[in-house]
Amino acid sequence: DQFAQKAREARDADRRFMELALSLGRRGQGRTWPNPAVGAVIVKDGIIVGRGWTQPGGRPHGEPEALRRAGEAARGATLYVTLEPCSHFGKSPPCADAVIAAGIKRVVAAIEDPNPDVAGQGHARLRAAGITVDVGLCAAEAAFDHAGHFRRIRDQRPHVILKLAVSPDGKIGAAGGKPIAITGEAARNRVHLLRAQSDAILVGIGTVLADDPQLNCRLPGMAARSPVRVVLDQSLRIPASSQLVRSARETPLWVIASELAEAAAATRLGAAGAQIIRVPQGSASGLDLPAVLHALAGKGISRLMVEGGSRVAASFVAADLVDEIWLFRGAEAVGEGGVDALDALPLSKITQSQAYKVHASETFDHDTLTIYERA
Ligand code: AOF
Ligand code: ZN
Repeated sequence: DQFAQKAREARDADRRFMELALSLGRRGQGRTWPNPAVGAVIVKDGIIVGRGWTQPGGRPHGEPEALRRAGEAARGATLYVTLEPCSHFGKSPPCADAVIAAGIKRVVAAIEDPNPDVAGQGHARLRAAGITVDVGLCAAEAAFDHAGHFRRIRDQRPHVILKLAVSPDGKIGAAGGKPIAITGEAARNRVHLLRAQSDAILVGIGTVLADDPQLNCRLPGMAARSPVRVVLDQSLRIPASSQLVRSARETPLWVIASELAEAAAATRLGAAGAQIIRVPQGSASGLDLPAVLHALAGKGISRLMVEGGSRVAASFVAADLVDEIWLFRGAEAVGEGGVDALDALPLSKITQSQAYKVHASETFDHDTLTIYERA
């Protein structure tokens, strides 16, 4: 009947506006750390009167941005927001208070903020002011987008995204560790976009010595979106002549070393613009990974992309520290002697695991991408 039809239309409209808020929020991904990338849309009488998202560095928050654009039109309007508006006096005043002051009548929030300073108090504050608050629309999508914030708040470590590009025969490099192109240009551009959407990107010293990578975002016009580059380098072997060290003044370079690494090497790298982070030695085979992640989270990193090599990838998988996997598959086999994607671990450790489920799939020319998330 007519009543049910109206209710359905209203629900569909809510979903459309929340999906828009989610996509606005994603614009900030990779550059709002230590804060989450929140999107906000203000709608009055079915018309969008304001849009906003968390700004680089994490402030201003998303809601004041949308409110500023809406101006007087916010009075009596509905706010769609991808995370509970904050209620605490942090580095910015509470968004909940700004929402109340602007005269917003209804707030639709995707998910509650797990930050103990907020944790439901934002919604409570809005309700106490007489605002209708609906929580939970597109909650799964919001949880996926805010995975870094949730992980960092709850477990004091970043959300870890492992990116792998493997040939049909499961290799990531040719014999002798020689780097080869596994995927084509379109897939590579997608990787650069993922770099831009990550707070930091991590590789092992082996990869630095073998490939001398830049680990930046090389999409046109997006150089400023390069993530912090992180190298696991327990005894500080990274060469001063490497591209990473030479660009350390333009794009941050954090070198993670053991507490035992030589002070002189640390001083030298520091003078070149790199930051040295010391963590305890783990097992014989390397640095203590949980300590590494804890240190990165402590510096504000919430979305960490791990790009290799195979030993680093394998150690993250073995320690169950991988939350999301971007598995690119190229079209051409590498053949005998190639480097296995996960070192001694079979790729089925991911693809056949009950611990992961497929989140999405995409195709790029001859290459495919499967994104896995924790089941
Ligand atoms: C929002 N909207 O866009 C974001 C929020 O240090 P502050 O004052 O900037 O507060 C940071 C906290 O605020 C952060 O940990 C998270 O709980 C929340 N982030 N909240 O209402 C936003 N980015
Ligand atoms: Zn806020």
